[in-house]
Amino acid sequence: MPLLFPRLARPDARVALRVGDETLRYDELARAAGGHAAWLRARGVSPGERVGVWAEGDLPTLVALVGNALAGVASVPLNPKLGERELAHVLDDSTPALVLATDPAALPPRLSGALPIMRREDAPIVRREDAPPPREVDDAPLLVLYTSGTTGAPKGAVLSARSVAANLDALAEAWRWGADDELVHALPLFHVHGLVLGVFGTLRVGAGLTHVPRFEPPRFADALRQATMCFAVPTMYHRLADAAEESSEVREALRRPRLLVSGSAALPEREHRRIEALTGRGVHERYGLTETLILCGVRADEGPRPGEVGAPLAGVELQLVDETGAVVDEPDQIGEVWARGPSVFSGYLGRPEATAAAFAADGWFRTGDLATRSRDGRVRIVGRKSTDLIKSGGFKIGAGEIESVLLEHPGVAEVAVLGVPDEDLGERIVAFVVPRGAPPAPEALIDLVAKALAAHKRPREIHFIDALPRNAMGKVQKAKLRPQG
Ligand code: MCA
Ligand code: AMP
Repeated sequence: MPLLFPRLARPDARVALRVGDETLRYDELARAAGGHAAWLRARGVSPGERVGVWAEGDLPTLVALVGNALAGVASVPLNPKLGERELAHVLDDSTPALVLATDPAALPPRLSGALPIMRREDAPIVRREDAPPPREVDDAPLLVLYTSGTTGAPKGAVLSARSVAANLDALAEAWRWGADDELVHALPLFHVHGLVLGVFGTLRVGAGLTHVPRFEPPRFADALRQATMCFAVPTMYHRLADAAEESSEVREALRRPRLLVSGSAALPEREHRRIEALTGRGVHERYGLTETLILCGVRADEGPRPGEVGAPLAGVELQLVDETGAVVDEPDQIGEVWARGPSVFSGYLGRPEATAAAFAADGWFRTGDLATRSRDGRVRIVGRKSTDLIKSGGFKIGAGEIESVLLEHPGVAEVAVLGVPDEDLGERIVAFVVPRGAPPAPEALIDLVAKALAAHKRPREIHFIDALPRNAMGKVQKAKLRPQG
């Protein structure tokens, strides 16, 4: 069986990972990740078990994620900005055998038993120096990634090594991603974009990655000077374009990579044109979901195509389906994207019903996204079926999660949460609140959500209204809610 990360099995001195001014070559990473895997075994963690990783953007955390993969345990990456309730939910739901963090002392009380990942200052980032176990492209879970839906708490999408490898190989082919490439990204390490594509993608093709732990345009631009590829979400491209308008250095840096890739949300055509005008470089879009990995992408050799996410990747089957369940075959007619292929996940952890509900007959995964397709197969994402799913800054957020938290505040009688268009975030989370008695302070409601769920799920605005608009059946009509002024 082929290996998941072939270059780690015959490692050399090529730099694999760079964070700040620390680097790890492939031979160093192989020993460190091998040592991590041996340490896990010595602690009695067996292949197939789950291990939580407090996903800070540092080199030791990257070693732990790679070491887990080699050891055959499934990583459950934890967003370090999770609020109490969501963290408790993820831990209760995924029941990790242990949780690892670079600095366990800094963790919330719930994680008081977390174990330290070996740090750079303690040793050359290794617990022991062992040959890395040969992790194969098998069907065992590689990752459990938590993702929001229209209702309820986030669910853990289980992704196997085979799904991940199939997707990375298709992307490598579409983008001509190879060992000579140097990727830069500043994406969080607890989602598909930053971890699967950014980290595992780099290691699978034997290339280099510079991870910028915190996105700030000037610092990001510094890293871009050595890059051949850049991955970012639209909010980051928007902020880079703003910075490039002010600074010729940022403008120059954005010209360096041969490929600027955007995904996780739609990159508005306005931003495409702005970046092209500033740098002479266009942006290649790709589209996917946590559950399916990347489905479509504009290929490196076909040039950017603003407004399009390209054709399905190799191995991906895609169809558009209308409300009656009929397949749409007229070009430019809108339908929901249904997908099938080797990259599609094996299900939500411990939730057979939710898993079954996500698929239609014959194994088609229903994405909830609305799209059109041209005669030559190029896909355009035009919207989403549900107003209860919000994409803000590239993060997926369920309106229902936020509504349930806000309803617990004694000053909230009723609430409706939605995403409204936002130049920077794509969508901005807005809560319409019918107060009970005197309206509470908006900041108190915003903090409540940030502390219970996650900072990126907090409403950016609270609007107090007298009543929610409802139809004759009593259902809230979110489309009628728009912020005033
Ligand atoms: C502010 N903060 C608060 C509060 N207000 N914290 C607690 N309580 C509050 N009331 C803090 C935050 O914790 C954070 O802290 C800081 O303020 C800024 O937070 P925020 O405003 O949310 O960040 P931002 O500047 O708007 O972030 C923009 C961003 C970010 C960097 C673009 O949205 C981002 O990283 N997006 C990437 C999402 C992504 O990777 N999605 C991939 C999903 P501090 O200052 O400490 O940071 S995978 C996927 O979608 C599919 C498969 C695909 O296609 O890729
Ligand atoms: P997530 O659940 O975070 O994996 O987000 C998946 C969702 O992100 C998809 O269902 C789409 O709505 C959205 N998405 C990802 N990439 C794109 C893109 N290039 N254009 C439009 N929407 C996108």
